Amino acid sequence: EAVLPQEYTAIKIEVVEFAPSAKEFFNENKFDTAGKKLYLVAATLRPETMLGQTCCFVSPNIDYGIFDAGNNEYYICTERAFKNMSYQKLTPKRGYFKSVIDINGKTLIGSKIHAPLAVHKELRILPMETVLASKGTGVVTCVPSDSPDDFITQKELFHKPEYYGIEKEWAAPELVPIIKTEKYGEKCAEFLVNELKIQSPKDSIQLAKAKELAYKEGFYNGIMIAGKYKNEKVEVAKPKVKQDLIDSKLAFVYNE
Ligand code: A2H
Repeated sequence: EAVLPQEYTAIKIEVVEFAPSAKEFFNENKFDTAGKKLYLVAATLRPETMLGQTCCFVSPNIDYGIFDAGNNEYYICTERAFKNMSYQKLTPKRGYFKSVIDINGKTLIGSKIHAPLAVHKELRILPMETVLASKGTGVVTCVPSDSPDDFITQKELFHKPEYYGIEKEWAAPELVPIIKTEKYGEKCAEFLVNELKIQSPKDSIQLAKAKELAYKEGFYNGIMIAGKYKNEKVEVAKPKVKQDLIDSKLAFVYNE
C-alpha cells in the first residue's frame, strides 16, 4: 500500500452486453440486469488518454462485487474500492459496501463495453493477469499507445487467444496515437517496449522502467495530437479532459 494518498480518475465503462458466461451466472444466481446500468469502474492516472482505449482489463483471479451506486447505476469493482468510495461520498450510504452479487473476473471476459471518449465504439472485457487486487478498483482500462503494460498485454492476448480463451479479434482494435513526444514519437509504449526488449507482461522490471519513462516523457513533454485538446501540452490538457469527463458524469475522483 502506498504511504501517500493517490488520486485516481475513476472511469465509468458501461457494459452493453454481458458474455454468455456472465449471463448464465446471473441467471443461476437470480440477478436481473434488465433496466440496470452496469459499469466497470477503471482507475486511471492518465484521463487524457481515454480516446485511445482498446479494451478493459479485469483479473481472472479476482472476485469483483457488483454494487448499488444509486440512480439505478451499479459499479463493478473490488469490495476494497467500493468500501473506500463509500467513505468518499461516492455511494448512496456512508460505510455501506455490501455487494448485490459477486462475480469472478474470468466470467466477465468477452462482455461488450462502451468506453467513454474512446474512438473505438465497441470494445471487450479482456483478462490481465498482472492486475493487483490491492490497487485502484482492480479494473484497468487498456490504452496501448501510452501504457507499456497495456501494450504488451494486448499483444500477448492477440498472439495467444486460445491460451487465454478469447477471440483473436477482441484483442485486435488498432492502437490510436494520442500523444506525441520528441523522444518516443506517437506510440511511446510500443517504442519503449521495443527499445527495452520487453517480451511478455511478466517482464516486470523492464516494464516498471518503461512505465516510468513513458509517464514522465508523456506528461512533461507530450503534445496532444488528437481529440478536443489537440496541439495542447499534455500537462495543460490533462486536467481539462478530466473535468470534462467528470462534468459529463462519465468519471469521478477516487482516492486511496
Ligand atoms: B494507468 P500507480 Cl495510458 N493493477 O491508466 C495494476 N495496474 C493498475 C491497477 C491495478 N489494480 N489499477 C490501475 N492500474 C494502472 C492508463 C495509463 C496508466 C496510461 C499510462 C500509464 C498508466 C491506461 N491504463 O499507469 O501504481 C492504471 O493504468 C502508469 C503509472 O497508482 C493506472 O493509470 O502509479 C496506473 O496503473 C496506476 O498505477
